[in-house]
Amino acid sequence: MPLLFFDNLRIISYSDKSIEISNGFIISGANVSLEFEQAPQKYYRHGWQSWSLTTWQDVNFRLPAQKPAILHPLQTDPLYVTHPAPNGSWLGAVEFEDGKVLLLGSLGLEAHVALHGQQSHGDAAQLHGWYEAGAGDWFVGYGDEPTVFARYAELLGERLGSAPGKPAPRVWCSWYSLYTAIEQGLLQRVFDALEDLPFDVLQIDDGWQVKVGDWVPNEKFPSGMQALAAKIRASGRTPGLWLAPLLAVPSSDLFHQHRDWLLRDADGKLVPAGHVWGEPLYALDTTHPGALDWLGALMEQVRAWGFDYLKLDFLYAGALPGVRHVDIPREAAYRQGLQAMRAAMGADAYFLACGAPILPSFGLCDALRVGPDVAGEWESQRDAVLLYNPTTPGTRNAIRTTINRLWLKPLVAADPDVAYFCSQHNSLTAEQKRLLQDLALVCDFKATSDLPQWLSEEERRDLSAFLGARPEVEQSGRTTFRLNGRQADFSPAALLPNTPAGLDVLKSAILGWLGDQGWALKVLDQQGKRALQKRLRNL
Ligand code: 9PG
Repeated sequence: MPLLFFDNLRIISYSDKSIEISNGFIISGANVSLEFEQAPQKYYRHGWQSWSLTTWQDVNFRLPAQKPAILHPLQTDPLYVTHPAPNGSWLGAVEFEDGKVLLLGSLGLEAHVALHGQQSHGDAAQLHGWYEAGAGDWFVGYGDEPTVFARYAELLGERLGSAPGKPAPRVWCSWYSLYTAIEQGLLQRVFDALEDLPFDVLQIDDGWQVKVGDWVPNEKFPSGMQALAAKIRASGRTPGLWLAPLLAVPSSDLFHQHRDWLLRDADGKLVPAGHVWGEPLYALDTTHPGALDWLGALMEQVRAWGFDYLKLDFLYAGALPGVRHVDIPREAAYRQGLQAMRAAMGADAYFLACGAPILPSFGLCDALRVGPDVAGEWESQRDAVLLYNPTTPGTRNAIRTTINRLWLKPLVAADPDVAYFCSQHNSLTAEQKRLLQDLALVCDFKATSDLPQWLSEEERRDLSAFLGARPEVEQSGRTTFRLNGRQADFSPAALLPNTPAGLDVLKSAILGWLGDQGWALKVLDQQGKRALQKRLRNL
């Protein structure tokens, strides 16, 4: 059994090949284990897709399965959501008492890492990595966290590709103010009121389409999407559009007309892809030639309408476990779908991947959302605390995962989601808003959904200054930065809430049960829509 040595750390590797490279080793195998005698203090858990929890945690902390279960396919890798040990997708790392970090990270797809060994029982700890299908290579690195993660990122770029480094545009996005209540006239009024604010892209989010799956404009866009894109273009900006091309809801024509394109399990049942908009979600099988052609034609269509910035969302659906038309591993299948869409949209389109599995998206998109959705509140008591769901929309959840994913920046533009400036319809404190703005500056990816109609004069000035700013960014600690010398400390977002205790255990169980009921989700969806209409009445 070959041994690897890093300073005073002895590693037993069960694979049969190891190559020493600068700052680490490459080993290969379907199953690898790194055993170490020093006791690790913290574990780095890396989430599967954009929204999935990514954080440093105490090695002894056992993350409860987040609720509700109906959302697992849409928020986590559903295969591992109940895995008992600390675990994560493709990579895992531990930190020792002296601050040194040991990382085990796959250089291929469909891989997972877990931390084994009961620290409290004095067992030697082990980082265990495995490939779901076949064998592959792994990077093993030890040393300072930034050096180790940078080396891993470099190797991933060599194997999977990286983004061409187009400068990230400054985006106005319709989602976090108007949600699905967008319509042609309202959007036009908002766009006009932006006046000279320096946005590069005006991006129309969810709400323009007839159905998720039927990508034609609905009755709220009577002039069609081409006309709206032309108006945006005439104002000197780039038109952007949201789509969830790998999903179909049961009320869509796509779902009924192409049942053979839908992802199924070994029993022939449709694979659940989550539940949104009061309906269950299903996924396209991206190995089906018919589906691939359709995806290509869809991308050509939206480019022909005039949209050059595409936010493709809920992309995880293409990589869910299932039985496919062509029997290839799930992330390879996803990558094939993404390749077809990229080829059809052209290299000149700006492609933001959202809700996307991380490693399989490298080299194919320009930008990647690296955290869950923000919201006008810091942390939802119901979702983040009682349901213990770190993926749910909320500013604290978004900052936590994003701040732990900044090592991805050399590979792809890291989208931290929008920042807020206005105090209307928003319960974030000035400091919390500032933190989100600073995160955008650290990521160098700036977006907002704030309605110019809701901004005070001062807030509008702040937004304008933010869009023009490119401060010198220096990292001073894991979650602390200096922006032009000014301190930005993201640590208030980094901790996880305490797990429910006492009476909250009961509340959590009841809420979790309710959250799994389709009817309850439908009621919530309708309530949300009514509240939104009320909010937008005077616009
Ligand atoms: C549009 C939105 C926005 C947003 C995306 C994505 O139910 N859910 O758990 C859930 C998670 C994320 C989500 C929507 C629902 O947001 O991240 O920017 O485009 O879709 O629907």
